[in-house]
Amino acid sequence: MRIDVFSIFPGLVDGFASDGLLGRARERGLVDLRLHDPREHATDVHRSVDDAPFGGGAGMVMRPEPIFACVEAVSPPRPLLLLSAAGRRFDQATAAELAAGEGFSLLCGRYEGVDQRVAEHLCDGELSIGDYVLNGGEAAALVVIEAVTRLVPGVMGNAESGAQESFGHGGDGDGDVLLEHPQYTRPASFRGWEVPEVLRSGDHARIARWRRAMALARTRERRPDLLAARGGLTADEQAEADAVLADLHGSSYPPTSPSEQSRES
Ligand code: JCQ
Repeated sequence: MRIDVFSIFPGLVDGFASDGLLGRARERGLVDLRLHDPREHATDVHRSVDDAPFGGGAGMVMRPEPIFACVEAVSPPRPLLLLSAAGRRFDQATAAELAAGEGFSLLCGRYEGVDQRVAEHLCDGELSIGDYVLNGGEAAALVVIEAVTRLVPGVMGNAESGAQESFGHGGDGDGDVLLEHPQYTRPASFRGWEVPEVLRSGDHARIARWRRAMALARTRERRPDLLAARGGLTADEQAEADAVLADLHGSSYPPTSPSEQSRES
């Protein structure tokens, strides 16, 4: 898969993407990540990539000429997506769509943003990774690159582990979306906190039921919005989740009134 990134801080992206599984995938040729710096296409003596906004106001805006020249010099894989808080929300389904293609490109803005003509006449869309403000698109681009490339066959060490995790379950992000069950490793007892007995029982059917019930219970507690999107829990799933929580918290769980939900109860 080829991914082209346009950024005035290419080293920021290249550094992160040179380590770990992504770095290994690049070395093995599974991911062809190419960095391009619009500053190299700035033609004035100061190599400027930004200018004051028309209409006045604080901050600077990225000029269109170096960005158009930089993109047109390489004809990068499409879609070319601008990282922006004003973009469509990036999620696991979008990651799977991008991973299913031959490649894509990302444009990282800086300062107060990029000239609107870049978004309208050069890019194919805009992506947001969430409702917060960043100083530039690079950190957002890295989130997108990592989420997409780990879905590319062969990138993960173990082909299984990508699909199993929260939001994975097949990888398209619109399947059975649940949070993961908790994980434990040795020691079985740490500072008096014990690993749940079921996980040490060796009873694989019982372990699988516990994990499924924990995933359901956790999702119901922490991300009810995910369950609403799949039409809630079935009666059987409710019962499984209640049983595992009763086991964890005592038979009075789940609490029946809000006052019982406090830490002190
Ligand atoms: C992405 N959530 C927040 C920062 C300018 C397009 O111009 C700019 C882009 C950024 C980076 O994007 C975000 C973002 N998802 O801030 C400044």
